[in-house]
Amino acid sequence: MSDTALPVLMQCFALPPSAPPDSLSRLQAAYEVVPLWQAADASACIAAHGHRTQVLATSAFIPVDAAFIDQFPALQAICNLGVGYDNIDVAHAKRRGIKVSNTPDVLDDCVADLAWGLILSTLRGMGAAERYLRSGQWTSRLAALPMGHRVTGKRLGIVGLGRIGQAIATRAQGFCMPVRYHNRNPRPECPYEYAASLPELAEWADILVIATTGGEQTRHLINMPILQALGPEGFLINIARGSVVDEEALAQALEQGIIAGAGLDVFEDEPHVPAGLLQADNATLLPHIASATIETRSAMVALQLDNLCAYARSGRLLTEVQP
Ligand code: 8YV
Repeated sequence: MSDTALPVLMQCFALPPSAPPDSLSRLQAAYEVVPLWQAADASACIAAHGHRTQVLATSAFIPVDAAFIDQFPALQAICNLGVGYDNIDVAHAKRRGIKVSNTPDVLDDCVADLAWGLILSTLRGMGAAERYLRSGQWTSRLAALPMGHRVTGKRLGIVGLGRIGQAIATRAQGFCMPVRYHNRNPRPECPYEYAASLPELAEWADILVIATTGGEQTRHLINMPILQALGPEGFLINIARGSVVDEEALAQALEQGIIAGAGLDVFEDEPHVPAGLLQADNATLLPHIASATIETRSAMVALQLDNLCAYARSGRLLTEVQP
């Protein structure tokens, strides 16, 4: 396989502002790149180029299901921008002999930082306080706002102790927090106590952070019984995938005081945010920005393109995912 002959179809091109302006043209000089996101008619573009496309560069924001994959009979590799790949039907890709890569590791710190931003903002009511100030309601020196909750010393429960979960746990030390976690399997190499079940972890935790993978296996793992176990003093934080949480149950739990608050960076049907969550003043809501720093997005794009180039050179991906 030669570098230059490789036809690549890119669904989006997410280079950060710091990238050299000729990044795309340099890529186009090395490969035969079809920029799908620039096409006025995406279906016509796929009809014209799909039969020759060997590599698809895509993003965790874009669904790549079996029907989509099958528009590319010559496809050999899918390079995803994002650590999560629940957007891709990996099992179908494997059946077709198509390899899939993601962008692990490089985003762990920024995602963990944002989880802590959500913890601090939600427990201290920073979003509601800022809305109060900006709307001109701060008219007497003592702000007429409900008190927040102390963060230091709270019990931190982590659902999914992968690399991002561990980066979140490491930061808890600075807040003198005991940490426990629930995972498919215990991780004896980690210095945290394992909770054998999710209800047990939710019952114990003051703050339950979701850092698990998305997809069918974890769909609505956080449902009303788990929220009830977390309880009226408990907070839910989600930087993983919206699909892990039953949003209807969560909106009800926030409204009825079944839990104290929630900090969410992800939603089940992005960019749609259910009205019940938008109305909840005890929730911090962010538009899926956990990895959106100049440094991290640069590193993610670099790893995505490194995968693409490695595949072109050797037929092997650097960070191939296993179904
Ligand atoms: C990004 C993500 O927002 O890595 C993931 O799985 O969801 C986020 O980092 C996304 O990948 C950008 O395409």
